[in-house]
Amino acid sequence: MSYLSSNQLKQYDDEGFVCPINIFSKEKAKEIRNEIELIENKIPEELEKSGRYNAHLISPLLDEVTHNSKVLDAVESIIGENILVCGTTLFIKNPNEKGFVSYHQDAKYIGLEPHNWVTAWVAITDSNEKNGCMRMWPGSHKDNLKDHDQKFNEGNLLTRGQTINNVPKEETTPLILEAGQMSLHHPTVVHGSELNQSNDRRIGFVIQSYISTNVKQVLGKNSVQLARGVDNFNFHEKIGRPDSLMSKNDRELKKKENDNLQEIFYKGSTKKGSY
Ligand SMILES: O=C(O)CCC(=O)C(=O)O
Repeated sequence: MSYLSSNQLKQYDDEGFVCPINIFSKEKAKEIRNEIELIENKIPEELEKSGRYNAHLISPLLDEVTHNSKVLDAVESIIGENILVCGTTLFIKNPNEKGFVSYHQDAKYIGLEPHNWVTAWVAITDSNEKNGCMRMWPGSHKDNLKDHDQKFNEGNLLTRGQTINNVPKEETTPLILEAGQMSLHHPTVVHGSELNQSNDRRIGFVIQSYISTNVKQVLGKNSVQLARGVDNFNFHEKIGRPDSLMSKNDRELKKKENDNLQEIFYKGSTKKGSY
């Protein structure tokens, strides 16, 4: 039986996203936030700029979230039982900083084909309109991929500042989550987020993405972890999971993976953004 209810699956099919889904307690979310902040305090550059990718490779608590059975049960309802993790991103917006995310479709530059994959956005802090939660354009996943301008603008948390113009913002839905809840979104749904205007950080840990074993990386090379089921396709190299916080080997692996990711994200671009 599907873990997501028929109403939740209908919301995903009709609108391109589903939320909120309860995953863990607020206390657990605080423990995870503490681990993220411990990494930031010990090695400030570790999670900055392109370092924000694949933090699950150096943090046992983020690894635990990535392989959490409730998260995987929900993901299985959408992409089936053979599930790979092909990367994660920390989307952190500090108060009084200029961070925002322009409206975009994930499938545009990520190179994962076919679109049998889903992105899980896990709230490590509450995420709401005041602190710049994600906003989705419902139903936009049913259209083809749209043209994106590459704006490389200051504060944009996307690599190239990829932007779809003329999104009807008044029609977008805010994904309001409490710490410990998650949303799932479709590869082609148009979404973005505004500034954090609160007094605290907004932290989203994003598994970007869970892919079915039949999905290829057509723009470069991605290593993966088998999260559930079997991989009869073997399109991707497999990597292991951390058993301690920030080990030297794991930090090196994360750096290698992130260098590969930069190749994918900037494929065909003559210019580089900050991420
Ligand atoms: O965290 C945000 O504000 C945006 C995240 C995003 O674009 C994504 O998860 O695909």
